[in-house]
Amino acid sequence: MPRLYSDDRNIDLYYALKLVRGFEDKVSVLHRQNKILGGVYSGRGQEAIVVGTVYDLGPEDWVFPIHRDLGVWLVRHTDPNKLMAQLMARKGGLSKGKDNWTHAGDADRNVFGATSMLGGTQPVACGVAWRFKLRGEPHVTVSYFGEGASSRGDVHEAMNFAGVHNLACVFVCENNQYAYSTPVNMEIAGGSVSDRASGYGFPGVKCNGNDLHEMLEVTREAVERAKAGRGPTLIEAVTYRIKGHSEHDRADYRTKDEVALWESKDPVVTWELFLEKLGVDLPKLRADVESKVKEVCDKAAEFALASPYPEGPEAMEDLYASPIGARG
Ligand SMILES: Cc1ncc(C[n+]2csc(CCOP(=O)(O)OP(=O)(O)O)c2C)c(N)n1
Repeated sequence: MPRLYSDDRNIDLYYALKLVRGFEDKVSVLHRQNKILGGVYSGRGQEAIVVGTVYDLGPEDWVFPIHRDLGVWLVRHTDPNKLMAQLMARKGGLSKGKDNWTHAGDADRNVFGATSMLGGTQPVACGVAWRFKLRGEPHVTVSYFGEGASSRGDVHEAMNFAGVHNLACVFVCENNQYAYSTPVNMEIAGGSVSDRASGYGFPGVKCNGNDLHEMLEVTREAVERAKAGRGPTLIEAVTYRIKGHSEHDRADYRTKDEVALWESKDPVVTWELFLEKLGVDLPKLRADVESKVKEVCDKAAEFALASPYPEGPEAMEDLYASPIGARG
């Protein structure tokens, strides 16, 4: 995929992290102003996972983000204006303002829209990988789910199917310690999602989801393995959901110490330290990147606010594909 900001890979990765954070922060503010329709589920603290798993994918690969993965769309180069218009249910949005932003998808960028049923996209990711296999195409699917959703039947079924058929699937579990207010020790017997992979006959890798280097590396290995026809990988990226489940959740069920501990492991700050050690003039770079991110986010909000809501009868448009043979 083309670079987002700079030809220097490390700096471009920094921009990607900051873009994801900046866009999500903008969405939080707009939500408080009542301008966003539908739920907002901040991925603050999880940026290294979305950047690390998407950044090096090829244009033919498919990604299957879920509610906390707005960043997947941005790193996949979905137009921020259209994405923001989608969040505001405007005509200029990806599905012309007809549904929740998570459901839209972006067919031009191979981003598959999710349904509200957690775990619902893992079988679909298998279906797409099955198509790759039938056609002998060297592409991969990357699908996301939380550790809460990891116990859904469809997630187990999908991983078993992918294991049986040796499909080019990378399953990414974002283990952010909570499913709504339920802590991880009340969610998963045995304490580990990645350990389950052995039951499906493929590797499970537990890694530091706050470390961009590590996320890039485990993804590279998983994607290479899948594209070489050696089958799926389950990545359990251990991280923390810095904000509440959604904007209305103050998450008072967590201790201040716990939140502070994880804030001290901020993936964006960690990457800044790395750049500084490389000799980058960080204050200057940070100022440049923040000003570019602000420009992108402000423009996206302006575009979205200027876009009208769809008219009632438009709800009936675009519901069915044209019959095969009738397409232009
Ligand atoms: C099958 C299903 N059950 C319950 C819900 C309601 N729900 C939406 S998000 C959520 C929490 C999910 O937690 P997790 O999978 O760990 O992801 P996280 O929100 O922590 O990123 C729940 C219970 C749903 N959408 N689908």
